[in-house]
Amino acid sequence: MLDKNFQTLSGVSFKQLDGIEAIEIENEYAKASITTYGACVLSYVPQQQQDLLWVSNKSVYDGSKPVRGGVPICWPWFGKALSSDLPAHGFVRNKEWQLAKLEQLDSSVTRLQLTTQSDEQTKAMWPYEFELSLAIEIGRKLIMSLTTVNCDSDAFTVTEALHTYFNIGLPQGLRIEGLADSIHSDKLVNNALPQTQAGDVVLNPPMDSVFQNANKELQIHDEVNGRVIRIRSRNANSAVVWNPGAEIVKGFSDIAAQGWKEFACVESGNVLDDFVTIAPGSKHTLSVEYSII
Ligand code: TA6
Repeated sequence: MLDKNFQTLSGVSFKQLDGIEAIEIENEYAKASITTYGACVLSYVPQQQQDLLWVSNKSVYDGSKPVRGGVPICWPWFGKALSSDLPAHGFVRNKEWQLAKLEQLDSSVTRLQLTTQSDEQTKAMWPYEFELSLAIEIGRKLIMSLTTVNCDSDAFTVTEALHTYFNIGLPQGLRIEGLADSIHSDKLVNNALPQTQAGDVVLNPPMDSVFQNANKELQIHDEVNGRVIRIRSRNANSAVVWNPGAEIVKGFSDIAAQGWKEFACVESGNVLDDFVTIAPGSKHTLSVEYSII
């Protein structure tokens, strides 16, 4: 249960969504909704703008699986697990996090910190002691910082990503600027050799592509919604672009048949060879700043 002591902050309320809870934020810059289940930002609506994020209208809110959409946290691995009995994209998006801090910064930006840590269940899947925290700033921008602390006596290696679902007017032909010269691996082509990305990425679903050596600013040209979404990241060397298209979407019970036409995933993190090794007692922070320009 959320600690209701936080309720005293103006513009903050708590909402029960079927089996999970959400923190609703409203300040002079934006409105947002964050569920403690998976520490997933479900919505971020800057003033006079449409929601930056997309959530499927067939999402499940009973805590049995991650909400489909928003910004799921992929950690301590990205993609399929080595063992088929482990969840894809790690296990922290499938568990309840704790709300550790909720404060109004002097610029009336609302800042939250959610935390989770190793326990018997996580160690059965991944044998290391860790603390993970997600700092979220709701203001003119949406700023998210995922900090890993190695509390173990051994070093460990993670892959990670903010798996962000953007609310997009027309994904077909969507232009994504900033990935030129990165190393592109097409996950839809078996044994595809990595290629150097020439120029902007144009999304034509289905697409499931990893871009490595991708740490520049990205701009998503959401022309139908008349906006450009800017992504600035720190300590993220990979980007992933995903949209299932009309055929692959049929395999997702929590996305409507036409739902693929409403979003594009542009994910920031460290995946495949861009893994991060963290020494005992050390920490690593992946930060991403989202804004509409
Ligand atoms: O980031 C792209 C991807 O890895 C796709 O391959 C697809 O599986 C997508 O993530 C959604 O994964 P999920 O486990 O959330 O259904």
